[in-house]
Parts: sequence; structure tokens; C-alpha cells
Amino acid sequence: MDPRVIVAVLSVLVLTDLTVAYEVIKGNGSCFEVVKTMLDHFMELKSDADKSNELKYQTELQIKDELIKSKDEQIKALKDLNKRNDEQIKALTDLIKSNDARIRAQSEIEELIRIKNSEIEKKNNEIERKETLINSLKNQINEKSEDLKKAGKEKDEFNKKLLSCLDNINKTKNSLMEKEKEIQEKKEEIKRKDDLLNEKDAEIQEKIEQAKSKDFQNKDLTNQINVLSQNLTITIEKLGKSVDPNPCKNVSKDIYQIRLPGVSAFEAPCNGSGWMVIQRRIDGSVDFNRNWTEYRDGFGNLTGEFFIGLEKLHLITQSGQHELLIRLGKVDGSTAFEKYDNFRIGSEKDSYPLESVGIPTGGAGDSLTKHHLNMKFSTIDRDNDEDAFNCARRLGGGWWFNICGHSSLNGRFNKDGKGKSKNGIIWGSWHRYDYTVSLTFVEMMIRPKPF
Ligand SMILES: [Ca+2]
Repeated sequence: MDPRVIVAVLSVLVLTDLTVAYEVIKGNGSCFEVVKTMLDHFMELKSDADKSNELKYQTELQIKDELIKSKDEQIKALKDLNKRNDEQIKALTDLIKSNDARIRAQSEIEELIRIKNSEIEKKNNEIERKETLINSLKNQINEKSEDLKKAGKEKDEFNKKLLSCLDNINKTKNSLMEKEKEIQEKKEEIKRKDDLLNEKDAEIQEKIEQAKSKDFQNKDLTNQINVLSQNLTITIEKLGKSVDPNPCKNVSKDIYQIRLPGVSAFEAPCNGSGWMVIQRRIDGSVDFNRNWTEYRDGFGNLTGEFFIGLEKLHLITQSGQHELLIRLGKVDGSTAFEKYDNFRIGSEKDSYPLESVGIPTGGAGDSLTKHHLNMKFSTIDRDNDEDAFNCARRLGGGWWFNICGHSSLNGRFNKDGKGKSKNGIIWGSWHRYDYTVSLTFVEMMIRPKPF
């Protein structure tokens, strides 16, 4: 076989390309004719094949289109389903949200209820406390009611007493009105007397004026009076010397005007036995814490407690020898005395020293000689003692203090008879120097020593 035929056949068989087979064999005229029928047959076959393929493609396309359409419909259906599902989910979500809101609202309500319950419990507790308080108050009210009942009874009794008192007051008032009336009458009388006195004053004034006018006449009279006065003084001195030196002699127990040579007249009690009392302590009614001037001049009540005065004692005892009698008493009623036979007091210039006491006799013992003889007198305002302190201030009263000594008859009056640190009325030798004792009775007396 010709090679070109082989090529053409191969072209058709292997390459399936008839065009190339045609071109290959076209140039060979002999072959061409032989092969051409076959080629045409091949070409027809090829054309049928191509048509068959075309139909196949068309059919495949149609099937695929159908398939696509079917898928599209499925997808649409699925989309619809999804959409419905979404709507259901949304509805469910809304429902869940709504439920959540309800649950939250429920929780809030429960919390509110819990708070309210707590408040109610507190209120209950408070109510309970109030009830307790109310019960307590009720009890108190009951007690007060009882008290008020009692007070009412007391008030009734008080009113009765008050009425009685008012009655008394009215009586007293009436009595006072009568007294006032009397006083008014007295006042009127006093006024009348005042008027009378004024009239008398006017008269006196007139007389004075008259007297002034006669003054020149009086000068002569004054000279005459002076002469008479000198004569009178001489007469009084003569009389004085003849006066008995014991003014209490032969008189009863009483207060007398005492006249002694060299001493101005003064009052003093006599004890009925010839003694003149110069000091007395009986009840503490007179304060013996006195200053120098008062001890010098004397003080107190001559019918009770008093001190006669240092100046008088000086003048009297300087005029002649005098005895001193001291009578003492304790709170238990026991008594004692001590007598001295030569009592003498110095002058104020020397601070009224205890210049002499003489010989002591008696049962009370001597509490003057050892510590007080020759001592100056001391008072709260004049420290003449030998102590570092002021004895009169420490122990009270005034005395012839030393350091401060064993006696102090002007000390503090203790009604219970008990002293402290010598501050009472003391006479050491009689109460064994026990200074818790304070005497409750003292009388000091003097009289001229009889010869
Ligand atoms: Ca002193």
C-alpha cells in the first residue's frame, strides 16, 4: 500500500482529522479516487457522530438546566424554611426576653418583700419594746397613784394644820394690830414729847443767849467756883482717907458702887463675905478673847461673867496689901479654892505685871508662883510672854503668860468640861496637870488684908 494512503488512514483513525487526510491524499490522484468514497463515508460517519455529540451535549445541558432549576427550587424552599425558622427563633428570643424581664421583676418584688418583712420585724420589735415601756409606765403610774393617795391624805392633814395655823395667825394678827395701835399711840405721845423738847430747846437757846450777855458777870463767879473747887478737892481727899479700904465689908451679896482712895468710882459685885469679885466664869456667855484695851478697862456683865479691869486692880492693890481668893469648879460639880495673901499688879507702863502673890493656902494648889509671878500681862494683840508664839492667841483670853504656864483662868469656856492643848480654863495643880480638863466655874476675889 501506498504510504500516503496509510498516512491518510492513520490521520483519520489516529488523528480523526479528515481535513488533513484530504489534504494528504488530494495530491495523489490515483489514491484519491480509491479512498474518496471511504473518506466520504468517514466524513458522513463523522458528521453523524458530530450530530450525535451535539444531541448529547444538548441533552446534557437540558438535564443540567433541569437539575439547576430543581436545585434552585430546593434552595428557595430551604430559604423559605430558614426564614420561617428565623421568625420562630425571633419569636422565641422575644419570649425569652419577656420571661427574663418577668423573672427580674419577680426578683425585685421578692427583694422588696424581704425589705418590707425586715421593716415589719423591726416595727414588731419596736412595738414589743413600746409595750414593755408602756407596762413599766403603767406600773409607775400605779405607784404614783398610791403616792398621790398618800399625799392626798397628808395634804388633808396638812390643810387641817394649816387651817389651825391660819386661825393662830389671825389671832396673832389681831394681837399685832392691837400692838400696832398701842405703838401708834406711843409714837404720837413721843411726837408730843418731841414737840415739848423742841419748845424746851428753844427756851434753852434763849437762856444761852441771855447767859452770853451775862458772860462778863460769870468771870467773877468762875474764879469763886475755882476756889470752892480747890477747897472741895481737899475735903474729898480728907474724906477718902477716912473711907474704909474694904468697900464690901458689912454688905450683902450684890453689886455696889465702889469708892476707893485714888480710884474713880466704879461698880463691882460683893460676895457677902467681904470679898469684892474681880472676875467670874460661869456659863461661857461672855467672850474672853479680848484686846489689851478691854482687859485694861474691864468687860462683861457684872451679874454674870466679867473681868473688872487691870487698871483698877493696879490702883487698888497698890494702895495696900490685898488678899486674892480663887474659887474653882469642875463640870462634875466638885469645887476647890486657893488663897494668896499678897496680890499686887504693876502699872500699864510695865504691862501690868503680876508683881506679887504672897503665900498660897488652899486645896487647889499653887498654879501662879512658879510660872506666872513677875510675868507681864499678855492679850491677843499684845505678846508680852516668854513663848515663841503668842500664848493669848494660842490658848485664848489674857493672862500673865510665861511659856505659857500652868494656869489660865480667862481661857476658852468649854461647857462639856473638856479642853485641848491647854486651850480651856486651867489650874494645873488642881487637875494634876491634865489639860484635857477645862474648868466650868471660876471666881477671883480680892479684899484688903486684915491686920
Ligand atoms: Ca511670845
